[in-house]
Amino acid sequence: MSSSIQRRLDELLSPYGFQCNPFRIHWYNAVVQPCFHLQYPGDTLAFIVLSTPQMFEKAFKPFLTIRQLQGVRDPIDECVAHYFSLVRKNFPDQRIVTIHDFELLPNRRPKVLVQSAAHVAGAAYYYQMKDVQQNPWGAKKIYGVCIHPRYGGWFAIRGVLIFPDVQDPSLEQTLPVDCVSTEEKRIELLNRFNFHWQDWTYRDIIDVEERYSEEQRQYFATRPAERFKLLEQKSDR
Ligand code: B12
Repeated sequence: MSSSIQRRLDELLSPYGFQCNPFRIHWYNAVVQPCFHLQYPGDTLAFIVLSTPQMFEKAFKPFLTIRQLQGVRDPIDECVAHYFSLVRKNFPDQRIVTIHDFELLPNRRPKVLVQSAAHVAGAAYYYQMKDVQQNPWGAKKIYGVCIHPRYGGWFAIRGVLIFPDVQDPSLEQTLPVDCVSTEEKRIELLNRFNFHWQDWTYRDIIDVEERYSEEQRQYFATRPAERFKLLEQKSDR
């Protein structure tokens, strides 16, 4: 069951530059604290959805031509929501719960920790402080970062798709590729992500197959409030 859903999801979303990897809810709940648990039976099928460098050209730019931006939400978030609704339309006989990376619970906690989900689904290794043996940071709070074996840090984790009516105890777990395997590199990665994230060098911690295009870089380098203006200027041309 899950392999046929995976196939249909791939056919639908990969042409738009999205990548989907399946996981069982139990794998996620086993690593996060109870306050972050997803309240579904352990064998429930879910997918983590990543945007690859191509999403900007293959999904976002075409989306801008068909949709008048509302101006209320981030245009990229609106675009991802559009493609999630396309998934729902293409699975009319399935109940699908979608959770975006930006969604919060009433207590302001994120509804889903997409990095942990990406790791347990085998999509991208989540490097955290505990992956480094000698701790050079003391009591400082150090944020973790996922690294994709093909795109390094040139991707984003957009959300999860949960199929509450599909239980798949036979789905086997794939471990993520440990592409930043030495202690020195892991320290360098966490330093770059925490203290120099604006220069984007954390994204190139490994050799990558593909990066964001010039236009995409310019878009993300622009302050969110200015991005609408940038898009308007582009559509004037
Ligand atoms: C809140 C938030 C922030 C906050 C706080 C960051 C934080 N990590 O807490 C701030 C504003 C600082 C921030 C900044 C940035 N962020 Co931010 N942020 C988030 C957000 C929305 C939630 C993160 C969160 O609250 N985590 C809560 C803590 C408690 O989770 P945790 O530390 O992972 O702890 C869990 C794990 O340790 C797990 N666990 C325990 N043991 C084990 C063992 C294993 C094996 C595993 C897998 C898990 C696991 O259990 C813990 C929970 O109980 C996520 C999207 C999302 N929904 O997940 C993006 C996200 C983490 N951010 C992201 C990015 C890129 C950034 C920025 C670079 C800015 C940007 N958007 O370009 C900066 C970089 C950080 C910096 N130097 O400031 C990306 C990271 C992508 C990646 N490759 O990993 C995410 C995933 C967004 C996305 N859509 O892709 N962010």
